[in-house]
Amino acid sequence: MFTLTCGRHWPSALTRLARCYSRAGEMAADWLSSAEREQFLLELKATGWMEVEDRDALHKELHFRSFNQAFGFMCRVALQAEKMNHHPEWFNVYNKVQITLSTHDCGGLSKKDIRLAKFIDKVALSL
Ligand code: H2B
Repeated sequence: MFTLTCGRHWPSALTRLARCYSRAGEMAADWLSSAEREQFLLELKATGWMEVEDRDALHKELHFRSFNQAFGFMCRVALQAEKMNHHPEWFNVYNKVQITLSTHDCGGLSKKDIRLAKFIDKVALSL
């Protein structure tokens, strides 16, 4: 009997590539090569981002001094998300914000997630 084992990031890179390239050109421009993926994940893990176990996504929990500061942070990220047309999955309790990033249109990480993660780090660092 033939059993197909999927790697940690299902859908496979090939499936993600097919999904990304199957959309308009701008999605193709957001595709992450293996080398870019490795480099960017290294950089983001250094600032506290983690790969999610059961899907191709990034996760980070941020702690702020107060709810006001946390909500102000979320407002700035929300405006950037709208500008990019790329939105986080997030959860806020008082001064904590949990963020998960993935590109739903291609079922995994793309350059948009990297760009938004780096923006999030920049804003958090400025507070
Ligand atoms: N956000 C994220 N994280 N992934 C997407 O694929 C996505 C998005 N697609 N925001 C956008 C909106 C799409 O649904 C709209 C129709 O452009």
